[in-house]
Amino acid sequence: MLNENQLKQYEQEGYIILESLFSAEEIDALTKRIDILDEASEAELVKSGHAGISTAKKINFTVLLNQKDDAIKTFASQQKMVDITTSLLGPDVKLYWDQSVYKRPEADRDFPWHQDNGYAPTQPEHYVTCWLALEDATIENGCIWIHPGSHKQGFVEHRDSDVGKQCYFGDDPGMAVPLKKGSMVVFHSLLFHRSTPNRSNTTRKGYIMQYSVDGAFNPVTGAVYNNGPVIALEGKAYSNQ
Ligand SMILES: O=C(O)CCC(=O)C(=O)O
Repeated sequence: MLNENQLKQYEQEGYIILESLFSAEEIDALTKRIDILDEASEAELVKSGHAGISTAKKINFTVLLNQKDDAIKTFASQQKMVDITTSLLGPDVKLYWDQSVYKRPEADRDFPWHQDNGYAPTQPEHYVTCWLALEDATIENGCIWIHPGSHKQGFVEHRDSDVGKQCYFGDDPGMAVPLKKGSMVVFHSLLFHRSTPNRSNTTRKGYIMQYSVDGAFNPVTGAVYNNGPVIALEGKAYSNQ
């Protein structure tokens, strides 16, 4: 479970960093499976060049991996994720969304400042984003940057651009969050974040797992989000599905 200091930091700053949460072996096994799905979706992407916020040979978002591979679903439902998310969300937690983000060496633009809530409305508004480094994420290869404490501003209007939604246009560069392979940053869905260009010669690989309280819904349509499994019920791991 998260300790008091971590909970306080999440409340005040909107994020916590969990160093070496997973071993290199665990990450290698996960990455092997995600690579297969990334490769397949990248092959589709190169046919059109562009799909949503993915751009061929630059940045590829492969979504809902838990629905495509049971081992990935099991990874996202494991006890460590139950402990982290129930500490932040309470006893009943669902995987709200998951995706890999592979940023290629040719990626020459920021993925712009946004709040994850900018992409879809949720009720309750707060959910938790876990960005897991599948390789070392560095300033050179395009790690995440955050504005600590920005979640306190509440939801901020986003403008559309061809590379993604954007909610901050100022010149405060924020704080870089370099992560070693197997480390994870956990942040509030209202926290401003971006990632910078990949200026290295290898692909920067991240896996994002997002969790909400069970029953979270889209307040516009009324539909309950159902993109992933319930991972905790009454504070205990739940995998009977
Ligand atoms: O991994 C990245 O480069 C950015 C991903 C991100 O911010 C998101 O998917 O919300």
